Amino acid sequence: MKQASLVIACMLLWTSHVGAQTKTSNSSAATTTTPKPKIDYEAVALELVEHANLYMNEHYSKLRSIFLNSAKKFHHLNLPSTQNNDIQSSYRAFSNQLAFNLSIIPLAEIKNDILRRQVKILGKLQLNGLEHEDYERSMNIVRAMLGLGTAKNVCHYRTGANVCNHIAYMPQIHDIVSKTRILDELNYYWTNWRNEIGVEGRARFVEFVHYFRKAAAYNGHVSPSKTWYLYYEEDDLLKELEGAMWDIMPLYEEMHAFIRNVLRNQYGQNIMADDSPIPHNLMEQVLQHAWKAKSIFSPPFPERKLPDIKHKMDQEIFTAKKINELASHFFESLGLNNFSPHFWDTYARKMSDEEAGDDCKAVVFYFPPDVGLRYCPKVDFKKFLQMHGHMSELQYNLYKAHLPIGLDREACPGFGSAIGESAIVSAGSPRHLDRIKLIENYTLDNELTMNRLFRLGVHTLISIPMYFTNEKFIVDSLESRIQPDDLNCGYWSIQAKYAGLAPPEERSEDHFDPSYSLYKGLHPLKQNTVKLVSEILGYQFYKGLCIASKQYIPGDPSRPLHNCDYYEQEEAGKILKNLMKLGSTKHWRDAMELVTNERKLNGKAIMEYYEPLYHWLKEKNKQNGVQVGWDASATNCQSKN
Ligand SMILES: *[C@@H]1O[C@H](CO)[C@@H](O)[C@H](O)[C@H]1NC(C)=O
Ligand SMILES: *[C@@H]1O[C@H](CO)[C@@H](O)[C@H](O)[C@H]1NC(C)=O
Ligand SMILES: CC(=O)N[C@H]1CO[C@H](CO)[C@@H](O)[C@@H]1O
Repeated sequence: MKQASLVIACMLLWTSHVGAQTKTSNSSAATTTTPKPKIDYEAVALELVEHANLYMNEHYSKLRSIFLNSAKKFHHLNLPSTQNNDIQSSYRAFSNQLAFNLSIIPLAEIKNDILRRQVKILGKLQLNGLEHEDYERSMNIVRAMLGLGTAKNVCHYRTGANVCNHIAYMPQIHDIVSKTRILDELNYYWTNWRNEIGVEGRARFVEFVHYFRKAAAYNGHVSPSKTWYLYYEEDDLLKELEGAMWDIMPLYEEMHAFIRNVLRNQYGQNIMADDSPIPHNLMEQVLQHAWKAKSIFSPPFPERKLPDIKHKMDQEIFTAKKINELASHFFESLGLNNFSPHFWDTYARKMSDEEAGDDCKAVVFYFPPDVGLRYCPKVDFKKFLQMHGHMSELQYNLYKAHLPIGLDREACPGFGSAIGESAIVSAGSPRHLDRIKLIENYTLDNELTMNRLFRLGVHTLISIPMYFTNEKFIVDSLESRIQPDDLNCGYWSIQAKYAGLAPPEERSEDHFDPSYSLYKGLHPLKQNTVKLVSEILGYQFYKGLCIASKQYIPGDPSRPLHNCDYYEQEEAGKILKNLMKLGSTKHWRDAMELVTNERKLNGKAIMEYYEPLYHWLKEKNKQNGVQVGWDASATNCQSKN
């Protein structure tokens, strides 16, 4: 409580100071008003930041020693969680205090560019800017929402009438609905999971909005979305993201129409009209099948098989170490940092099998001047690709490690993943796989190209609208553009308009139907925005690096964008190095411009990448006599008003 009133006092101070400034900036008035006692804000800021540097050095050395100690003791990294929790909560208290101390410093008073940017970045926070108790409550809400996915609350579809064997959405239901072809079972799980969690989900979401608005108020933001987009330094990023959605819409509509036809053939013509939105659960299944061998859809040329890379990896007795080598070599070939044997011996640790679990994810550590890596023991094509993303993050961490506190961050959240995405697309191109001999004598004819682009396209083109509709729902709720008594139908209006999706049965405000991905996207460390930005920006980076290294030559059929590999291209490496060295010293638009010559997120690179697929889908839909587009008013949700 004490802190809250202090914060408010300081906000007043801050506001009145701004007021004073605008007054005195009128040239004639400035000389006549009585001069205020002059505070040397620059000196105050400098001292705070220097003090903060000392704290961070200590913080990082604690993290480093935990990494090294536990790695020694357990041979793998098993963070002693209490010790780690202490460090994290001390760090939170520190960054909160620092933001509070810096927030009263008027930016205009700081002449040094670097210092001004530090004050700007470190002076505002999101949920972690709340006072302790509110912060704890808001994090409990976030945890409770994640718990909605793991609570065992739905009876198994296949148990007898009087028996209820409870299962959770993650992982059981998620797994079952990706496999079953029984429409009734798909509908059963979709409806029952939502009916179980809807009331709590809605309540938690409303509470989340409340706390987020409170955090925005601490920042002096009248529009809460300004705090949601805090690190983008952009008030209306949603508009830009929407623009990217419209860029890819012609392609998405063709894909949507194609999939609707496949689904009507699979589950019956009566499940939806030929011009209506697709039931949400069926589209979810399609997304899950993007890379599955036995998917609900066939690739464009079913008789032509893409090469079996896993088989090749098994033949060559691939190890996790070999994957690491290939991925680090990808970046070394561009002229970026070499990872020394010392790094691999000291700072890279393989997870044990039990620690790794089924869907193991590697983790990158940052404790400058060093970086660390825990990696998965599993060996497959997905891990191979993902490791390129992790290596990219390690490289980024190394290049920005020398920057002062607050500026040694990625240019904006998702920026680092976007660089990683671009490396993954390059490393997964047939040209690259051929060069590193993971596929042999593979001729990239049109049919195989189409099969590959189709699978990749299903994934990309369904994911982007999914993240975008989540994003729009969150931001519109924060901004009260969707009212609390219209949340569910508001959600379905967005789904219908942008994604052409509808609930599989009629819904109302008695329900609350967002999918689990929305709840996950509210976690401060895994914000939905990050996924969306990195998907879109990743393709923009890829195109930029391909053009710079002349591996993509627009108009030249021998150098299409979808088969560009910038491996060994020092031109691309130079750009990446310059980009990574910037950290967040510059606005992300300035940073992205280095690679893309553009200052805005857009979907043009995606359209270029999938151009052959777009033409194929258009042709195919015409041949099949399939309607394209949907009736966006068919939300299948009964609004109260
Ligand atoms: C914030 O300011 C207070 C009061 O001057 C000081 O005691 C504290 O150390 C400062 N903390 C940080 C992190 O700047
Ligand atoms: C690939 O082609 C080369 C030469 O054309 C041949 O020696 C080799 O056996 C082929 N490999 C496979 C796997 O077909
Ligand atoms: C009286 C006067 O000069 N007002 C000006 C003060 O400065 C603002 C912004 O610089 C102007 O818009 C006012 O006209």
